[in-house]
Amino acid sequence: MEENKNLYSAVQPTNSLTIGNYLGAVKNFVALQNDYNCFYAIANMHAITVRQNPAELRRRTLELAALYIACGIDPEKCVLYVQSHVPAHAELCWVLNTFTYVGEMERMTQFKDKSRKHADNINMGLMDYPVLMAADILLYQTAYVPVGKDQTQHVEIARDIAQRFNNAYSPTFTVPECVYVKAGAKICDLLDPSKKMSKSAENANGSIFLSDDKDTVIRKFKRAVTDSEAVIKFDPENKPGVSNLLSIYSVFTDKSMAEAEADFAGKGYGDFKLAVGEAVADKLAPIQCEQARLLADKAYLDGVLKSGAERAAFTANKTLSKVYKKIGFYQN
Ligand code: AQP
Repeated sequence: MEENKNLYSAVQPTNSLTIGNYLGAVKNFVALQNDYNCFYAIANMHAITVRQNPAELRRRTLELAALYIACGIDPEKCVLYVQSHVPAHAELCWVLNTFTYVGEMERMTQFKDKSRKHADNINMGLMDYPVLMAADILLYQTAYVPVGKDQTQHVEIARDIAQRFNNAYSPTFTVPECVYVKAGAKICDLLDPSKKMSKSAENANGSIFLSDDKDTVIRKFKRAVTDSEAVIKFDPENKPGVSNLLSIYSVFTDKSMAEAEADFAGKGYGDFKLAVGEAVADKLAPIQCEQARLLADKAYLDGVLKSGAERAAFTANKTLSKVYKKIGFYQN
């Protein structure tokens, strides 16, 4: 049998992306596009589980499309589309809800975190987020899901739901697996390295956004939390701040951790933080430039998203129709 090479991942257009989203996800999407059948979505349906400003959500959707392409995703090779343009996501989510237990959803770490952060709006969508994500993945008979470590629990539940459905009827869904980058699968907040770097962090100084200019990047790295030892070595347990900066530096410069450490042997934290900031800012500048160029050509971006949605819907509808048949929905 032919090897299944379908791959799915998505990013929410919730804010400007951080270097965490870039290193944990998007950079890897680019690397994988030559070897897999890639479906990359802009997850606007996930985004509304937290209240969004409508005009901003629309703008950020197009910005994310441009950013994907500016980072190196080729829309000819990959299926690049907006989640809400393919109704099968919502339709399969409804069916999968009936194969998911409330207790499982209540235990999800992201649900608990986001419920704390948005205590005034603990809506059903927030709780149902992992089921929609399972629908996203399973619609494309996905074998591989490249994500950051924070999404592991959600992919696990997608696997459970797929297996539950397959056991209840007959093999219908491919059971997906996570793929992580070797370095950068969890980039931490610069001000609190015990937390992951996040686009919607309360303090924006802990996150480096892909849209940050060079001065902002350098200023944020200068303020990054380190420790009092003045030794630059990779030791995530005892030196989380320094290790996070070393990870960022090594991935942005394509150097091994040993090479990254060697670059700073005998140097102080001031020089170290400046070098990390410069390495990051130098890589971001051409991406920002290309994103701006693409955003000036709305007709091109609209064309990419329209064709992407058609190609995505073709595959998604095949799976949905199989599911409807198995569960007994009358089709004429
Ligand atoms: N800090 C991180 N390190 C490595 N990977 C990360 N990802 C997120 N943060 C890090 C990965 O980025 C992809 C897209 O994430 P998302 O848009 O679905 O949202 P998220 O995981 O909820 O990320 P954020 O930045 O924290 O967004 P908000 O604040 O809006 O909720 C995923 O593959 C994720 O693993």
